[in-house]
Amino acid sequence: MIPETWHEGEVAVVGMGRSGCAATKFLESRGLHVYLSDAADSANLRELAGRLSSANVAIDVGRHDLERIARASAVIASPGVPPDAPPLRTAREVGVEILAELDLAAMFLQHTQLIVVTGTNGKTTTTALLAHILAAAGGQELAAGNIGLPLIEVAAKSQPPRWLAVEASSFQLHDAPHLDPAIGVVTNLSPDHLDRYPNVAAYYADKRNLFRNASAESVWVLNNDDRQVLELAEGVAGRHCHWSIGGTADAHYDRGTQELMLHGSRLLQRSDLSLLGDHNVANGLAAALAAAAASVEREAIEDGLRSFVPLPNRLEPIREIAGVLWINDSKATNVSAAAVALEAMTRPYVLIAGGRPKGDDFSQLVGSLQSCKSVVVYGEASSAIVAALQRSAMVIAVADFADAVECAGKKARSGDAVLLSPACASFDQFVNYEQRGETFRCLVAAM
Ligand code: UMA
Repeated sequence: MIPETWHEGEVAVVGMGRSGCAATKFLESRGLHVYLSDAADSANLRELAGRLSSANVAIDVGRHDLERIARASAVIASPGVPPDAPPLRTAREVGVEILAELDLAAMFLQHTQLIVVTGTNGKTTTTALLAHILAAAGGQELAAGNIGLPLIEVAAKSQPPRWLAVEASSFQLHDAPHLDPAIGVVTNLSPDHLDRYPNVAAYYADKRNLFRNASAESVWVLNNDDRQVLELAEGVAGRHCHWSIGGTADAHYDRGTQELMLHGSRLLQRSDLSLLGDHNVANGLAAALAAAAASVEREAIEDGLRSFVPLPNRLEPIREIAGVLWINDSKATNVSAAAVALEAMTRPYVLIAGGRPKGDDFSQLVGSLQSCKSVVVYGEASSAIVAALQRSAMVIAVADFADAVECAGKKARSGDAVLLSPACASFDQFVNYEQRGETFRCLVAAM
């Protein structure tokens, strides 16, 4: 399975996050020599390096030895390392093959049918729903990829599952020539990650890599309400299935009867889903349609949808205090995700937004602010959000996150919600969006 040439020298793994460490362990266990490196330097990384280094694993923390990477037999890239970062640019210039960690895993998961979910928003929930449905059908509840568990950790298992739900980000699809999903799902497309991509077309081009190995046997599960998705999949080989919350399709939402329909008959009542918002009805339909394509029985699909509980940080109701419902949507790291959350609000609400801007246009939120009482902004994006929204809503700027939570609490009245849906990355004040959500949960718990 391992290409012969990889045994001749060493394989360079770039980035010491979850993906890089898991890929290193996997390659070492297959008898390969590995050079693992990370540009950053911290006590954590040094401690990690101490644990991972061995006779077959050499590690550099705080630098990438570019000459060594140029001599490698292959390079395994972590998703967070941009393609133009020096180690990947160097490898490309000298013609060393670069594979995403996801792709390395795909090479070894020959007996697992992958259901790969991509798109701008909703992919984590859809992937988790699918994993839950597959478990309801008798499988193990397992989801991998961008959702958190590196796919290579599944490839390392002695008995990988027969079917697996995988969330793939555009970063992971960039260098993934071996990825060949049995079923691929595209939730929706809108501009994102413009801090990494030169333009939207480049971002969509990475998403299109999902279809790279499309064949007549492939099944593509597509959002019929999203023109960009349909354009992306146009002309791609395989069976195309569609879902819609606005019209009829292979899976659709009947607004009149408030039922989720699958292949023309009722699957379940919308109120049976514990997820908030129309976008989650769409996620449910996407997961149901993909599961049906994987021959999961209707009963298991229905059970799975019914018993699924919302994931942390995604429109996660935390607690009601004095009639105010606090909702954690820290995962909304871009404007389109935040807009979806605003549209899902069924009560008047105070919005907390801010953090590090990703190049999005905040004025796109204006149309979704109807029931918003005020917007509390914080962090590096404050002035940009104030400028974009101040003519449409009362906007209050505060210094940091804790101030924003306190201020929102003062503005909300019984019957309202406070919604954290930042529309920005978290990195100005947090390690990641999970830490931002956890901080929010703790601040609310302490009220
Ligand atoms: N690094 C270098 N050189 C560089 C740039 C970065 O060495 O030039 C190093 C950093 O110092 C850091 C390491 O690379 O130590 C980080 O690698 P990583 O960001 O790929 O982190 P992982 O822990 O491997 O996490 C990745 C995904 N991260 C990103 O895509 C940014 C995780 O998605 C994913 O869960 C995990 O693999 C397992 O598959 C997170 C994410 O934020 C949730 N994804 C983005 C999103 O959802 O918007 C795409």
